[in-house]
Amino acid sequence: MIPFLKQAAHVCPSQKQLDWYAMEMYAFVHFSPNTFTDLEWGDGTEPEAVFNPTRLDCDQWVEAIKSAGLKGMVLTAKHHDGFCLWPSKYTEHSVKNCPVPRDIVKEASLACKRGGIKFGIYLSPWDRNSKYYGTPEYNDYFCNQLTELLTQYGEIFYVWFDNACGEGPNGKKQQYDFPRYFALIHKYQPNALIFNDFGPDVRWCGNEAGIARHSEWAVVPAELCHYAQPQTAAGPMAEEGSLSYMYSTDQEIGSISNILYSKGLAFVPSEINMSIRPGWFWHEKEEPHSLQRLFNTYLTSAGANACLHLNIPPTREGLFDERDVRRLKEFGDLIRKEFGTPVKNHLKKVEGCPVTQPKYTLTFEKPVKDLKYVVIAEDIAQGQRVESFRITADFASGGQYALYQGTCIGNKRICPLQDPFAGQNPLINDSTPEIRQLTVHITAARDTVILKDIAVY
Ligand code: FUL
Repeated sequence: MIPFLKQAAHVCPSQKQLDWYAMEMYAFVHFSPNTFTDLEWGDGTEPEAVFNPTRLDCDQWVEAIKSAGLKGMVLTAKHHDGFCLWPSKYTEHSVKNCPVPRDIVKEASLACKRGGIKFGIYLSPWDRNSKYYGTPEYNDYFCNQLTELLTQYGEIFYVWFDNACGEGPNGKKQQYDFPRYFALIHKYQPNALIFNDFGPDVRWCGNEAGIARHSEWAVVPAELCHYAQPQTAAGPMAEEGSLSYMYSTDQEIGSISNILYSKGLAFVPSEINMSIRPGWFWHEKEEPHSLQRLFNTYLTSAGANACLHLNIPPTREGLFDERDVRRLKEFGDLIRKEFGTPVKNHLKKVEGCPVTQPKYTLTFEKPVKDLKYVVIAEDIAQGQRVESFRITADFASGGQYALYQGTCIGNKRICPLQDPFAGQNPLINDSTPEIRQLTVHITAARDTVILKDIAVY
């Protein structure tokens, strides 16, 4: 059993997955006839004329995205209604037949380039407009469209596939040929990551509410991420069908109890996707979520071994709503404020601890009172290994106090010691004595622990 855990500890990310982790957050942009018809799912019968963004300005989107610290944008080039935001050769249901026939994919990709952020695409396989949908020809149609997007708009960092599969205009459902779609991406944009519920490069966290698992492992059973390449042999308990129940909405995916039964492990980190508003598309009556909700989501996404994919829907004018623009700026400002300057300390590894249970002390130059976060990072390039850890405080006046206990670390674990919105806190508050030193104790790991950083804010 133990050798298998060691194998699990050595399942490693690709370079593009490492680059993705470094982004931490990127934007989703949902824009289609739904914006004008006040729907979330158009049925594909909407006349092209309804799509009429009179003040479209993708530079305004990019500026707002950057103010939040998001490092890229993924545009819904085609949503379930089949309407294309670019003048595809293969359909009339696109911007080319709109009152203002502009190539929005092009404008968005160029705005990202000018603004120095990455550009990606969402292309919905479910197409409620195409007459081919539900027949083998549809996969050709889809590949033709995907090829247009992969070859005409510069570098694409991300291709986001939705698994939604409903009926098309002829009442039939479609068998999606994902391996064929993936092969096109590998051919034309080898550096692009592919998102799908089940991998290969990034997987879905299982909800659209911004809620991360308490243990968000990037090393997961190949049964779940069947589009990813397994990097290990089967676990010691694996039998045919052992994990057939497993689904992306399960609470436990990469924990030991699961991986022992898997037929092989793959590295597929999780994306937390949510919209800044209740809907994915813009609706006049909706308001952006509170700053508190967004910030907490940051802590439990980028701060919990995942990335945050935050949707901001343009209005009917083709601009981000001013309310969202303000919220994005507040969000970015708060992250910059909370994680701007680390508290100086002397970091030392305690001698003589087992390699899977190391201890680190962080001694402050002067005793401190107002600690807010401890941020721990594993060297994820060498695999995800830590199973559990605890943080304790040594008070200047003597005595010790348990501050935090956690499970996974991975790329980055933000351990909040206070709630920035709650004021007083049961762990650290006005009556907490001054802290002389923190101890970070890894209490279990799958193999030798390799941390990259421990920072205190
Ligand atoms: C879902 C879609 O059905 C929603 O409309 C939205 O695009 C979301 C990101 O993915 O599966």
